[in-house]
Amino acid sequence: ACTTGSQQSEANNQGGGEALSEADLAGQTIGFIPGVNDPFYISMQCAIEETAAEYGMEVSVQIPEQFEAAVQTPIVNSMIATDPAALLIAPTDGTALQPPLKQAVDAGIPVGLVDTTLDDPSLAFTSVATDNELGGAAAADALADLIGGEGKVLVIAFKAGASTSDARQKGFEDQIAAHEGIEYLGAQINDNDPAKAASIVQASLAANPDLAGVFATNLFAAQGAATGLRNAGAEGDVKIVGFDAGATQVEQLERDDVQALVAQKPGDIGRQAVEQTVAELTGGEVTPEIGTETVVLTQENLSSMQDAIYQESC
Ligand code: T6T
Repeated sequence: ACTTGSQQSEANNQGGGEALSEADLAGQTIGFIPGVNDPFYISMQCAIEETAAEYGMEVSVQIPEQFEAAVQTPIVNSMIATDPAALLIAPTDGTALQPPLKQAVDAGIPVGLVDTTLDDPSLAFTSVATDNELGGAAAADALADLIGGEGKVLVIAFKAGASTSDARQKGFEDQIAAHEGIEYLGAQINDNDPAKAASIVQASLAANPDLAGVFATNLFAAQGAATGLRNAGAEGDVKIVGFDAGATQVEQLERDDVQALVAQKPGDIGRQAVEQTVAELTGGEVTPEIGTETVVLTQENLSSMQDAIYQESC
């Protein structure tokens, strides 16, 4: 059993440090770099802090002001300089964040990916995320249902190059193709800006007055899409399926500005990422890839699904 333990620790401990005992974890710091400041990542952060505290560990959080690789990269560099025991990060771009995270690993800091992933995630000891393609497919079926299987639909992709945006779009596109009565108008990018999502929806509606539905791939895309429809006086006529379940989105669902929300489980992602970090640091068995669930919120099930709504603070 002893030999297995040390073999595991060598194999898993990619940062190259000595495996710690569980007691040694107390006082160690996990760095956490989310994509941006939003209720999804706040909920994840709360779970990370809570789980880390169970091991006596600290969490050092640095939050990019925008969901942008150019903003996140210097944060990674400054986090490396503080030499945390491990780093958990949601890379905002699968390509651009590869080199800075390789530097973290080269500096002996094990890296775990949460939510988004990298083009080559093999540098990370674990990747914990929603199955975003499946979530996109669920959104396609929900939207098809809402529009009675007929009409024009649009995708608002929140950020090209962010793995979650790309995967939700792909899952939606693959699945919507199976609905013969639906005409897919393609995807437009809102750069994580709700105002841009609103203007995309208003312009699409002007060009296609018979627009039937919108799939908005994250919290800010969905919030903005709903605002855009309301500005155009088309709320409720054009159906919206959004991803995520922040308080504003849930209010929009209650008002019928949005008809369905694909809610992720950011708390599960955060908790499991810390459990994997503990395994990594103590030479335990690490799971390289963990998928977490989504649930679809509608006006009908909302009252029984209050736990699925994201936190605005811990
Ligand atoms: O949808 C989440 C997250 O999964 C995505 O990667 C970025 O946007 C959110 O944080 C919502 O704003």
